[in-house]
Amino acid sequence: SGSRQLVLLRHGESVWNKENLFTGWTDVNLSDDGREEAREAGRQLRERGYEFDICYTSYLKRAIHTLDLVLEELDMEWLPVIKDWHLNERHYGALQGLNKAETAEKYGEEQVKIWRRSFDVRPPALSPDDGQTPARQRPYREIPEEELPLAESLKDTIARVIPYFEEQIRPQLMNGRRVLVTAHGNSLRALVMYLEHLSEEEVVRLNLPTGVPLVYHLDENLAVEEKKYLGDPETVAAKMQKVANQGMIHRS
Ligand code: DG2
Repeated sequence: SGSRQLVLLRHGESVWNKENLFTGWTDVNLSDDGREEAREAGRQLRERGYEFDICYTSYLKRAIHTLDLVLEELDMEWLPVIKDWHLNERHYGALQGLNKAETAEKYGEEQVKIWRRSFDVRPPALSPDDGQTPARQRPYREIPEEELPLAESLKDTIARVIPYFEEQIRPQLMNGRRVLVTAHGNSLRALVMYLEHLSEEEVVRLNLPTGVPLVYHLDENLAVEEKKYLGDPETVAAKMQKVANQGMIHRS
């Protein structure tokens, strides 16, 4: 058959996910729970007999470590891995490092939802002379400064993720290679929106769970034939709801 296999995986819980901080391009580690989620994702794939030919991940260690743990569980550490900054998380600008619930207390839940989930509203930008700017970080030292973001909307994220997918990943799928992509909540929302032709309204409601493989079977034109999350449906739904609730004010 023409069926082509693409698996998308958001990294396991990071230490900043655990503390409920806006992360973006901040390069934080997985939490202990996040490492276990990544191993569990690997076991889910192994038990169901999944195999891959090539893997893609971002320049951020939470995604890279997740992929390493998955490959260890699969006993496929030998697989080629391509790292590229185009798969990085959406740049969260000046929100990076702020607590999501405290930001909702200060600016309102509605504003935080707009910053987190609207299609084309950018969060407040980093100042170009902020020490956090990508241009000042070693991984991006060879990228022309004008290509590097100071804040991104989902639309901006799509404008770098989708050309990368079309130029690099699509040809692999067309050649019949089975592809695994480990990346981030919003860089993967960009890919899901594209693959499933979601509207700007539909993508607002899309919250990707940490550490749950999302399996696509695509036809020869890369239209979606089948889509499924691996794992217990109630656990997956609870994880999605948890992500949605991260922008709510904590009421005790
Ligand atoms: C989260 C997503 O990114 O945040 O940047 O804070 O997937 O790398 O942990 P990830 C961040 P939300 O858009 O869900 O708030």
